[in-house]
Amino acid sequence: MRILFCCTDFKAEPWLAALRAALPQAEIAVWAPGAPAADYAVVWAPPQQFLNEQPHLKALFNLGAGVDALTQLKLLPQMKLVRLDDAGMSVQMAEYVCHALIRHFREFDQYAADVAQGKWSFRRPRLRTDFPVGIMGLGVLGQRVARAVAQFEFPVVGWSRSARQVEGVRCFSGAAQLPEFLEASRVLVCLLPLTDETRGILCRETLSQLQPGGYVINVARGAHLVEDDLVPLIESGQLAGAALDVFRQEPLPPEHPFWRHPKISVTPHTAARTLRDESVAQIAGKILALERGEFIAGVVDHQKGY
Ligand code: NDP
Ligand code: OXD
Repeated sequence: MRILFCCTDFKAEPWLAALRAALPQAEIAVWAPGAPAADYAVVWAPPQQFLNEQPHLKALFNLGAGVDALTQLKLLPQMKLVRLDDAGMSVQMAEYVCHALIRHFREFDQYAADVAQGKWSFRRPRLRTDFPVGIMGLGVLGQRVARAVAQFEFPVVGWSRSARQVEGVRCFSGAAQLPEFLEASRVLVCLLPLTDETRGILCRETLSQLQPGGYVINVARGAHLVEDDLVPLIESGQLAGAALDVFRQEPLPPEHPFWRHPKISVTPHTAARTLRDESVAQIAGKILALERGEFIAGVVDHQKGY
């Protein structure tokens, strides 16, 4: 069995070593143009040339949960794309979102500013019932985040494409129920895949439908947010602020206003990192399952785009 590794942004050596340890029977190499045909590939944002040269792969394993870097390429309909299915990311995402939510709700930035000035001052406690959290995307990550947020006793609402039932979450689905979902949310967490339907979904029109003092946590993809709409909504007081992990251009350019806005907090696309051991174990397990002719989870639906 021959496996190619074609991942921009990843240091190849440790991944090759881990893959070789998990699949000692396989021949595993870094892709270079003109490489002989392989059975499987492990990829992250590969070039179109890679797909053109390897049209007969049995499966391509994406080293992330979001496959938008792949779906923007010209893909053959028979190409089986497999995304990471949690692989240690959901608990990290739950940590990130709870941290951003609680930092905002408990006004910890304001406390830190007071403390920096030597001020011992209290703020009036706020009611968590006044901060319903709306989670866009009730998939692997969204459901884990919903569970974690509910543990802190915030009301939780969720929105997905198809109707879902998630314990402790008031669920909405489809475009028709989006307004009702937004009106029920004050803190909005985006955990949607980036598709033609979801690009630009965080915009003036939708964000204006949040409850007053809305707060945006975008941990999905930068292109979900219409960036130019955000600052005016914050400046007008409609939104209280935002915590952003993902951006249209990454790294975020030094001159970008988000860096310095006092009500926007920025992190460098780090909410849920790809973990090597968990990811390799999952991919190796799925390759072996495919070789046995078994069903595997996490296969991307080309029609839906995720
Ligand atoms: P899943 O595919 O498991 O879940 C996606 C969810 O979004 C599903 O509930 C799906 O609905 C819903 N959805 C998709 N399209 C629509 C739509 N048009 N309208 C309403 N709901 C929709 O994905 P994951 O939870 O694993 O990951 C989510 C995203 O998180 C990734 O695509 C990636 O972009 C991002 N991510 C970011 C990371 C970071 O570090 N910042 C790390 C990892 C992932 P349904 O249930 O009906 O299918
Ligand atoms: C992912 C990511 O999609 O890291 O996994 O953003």
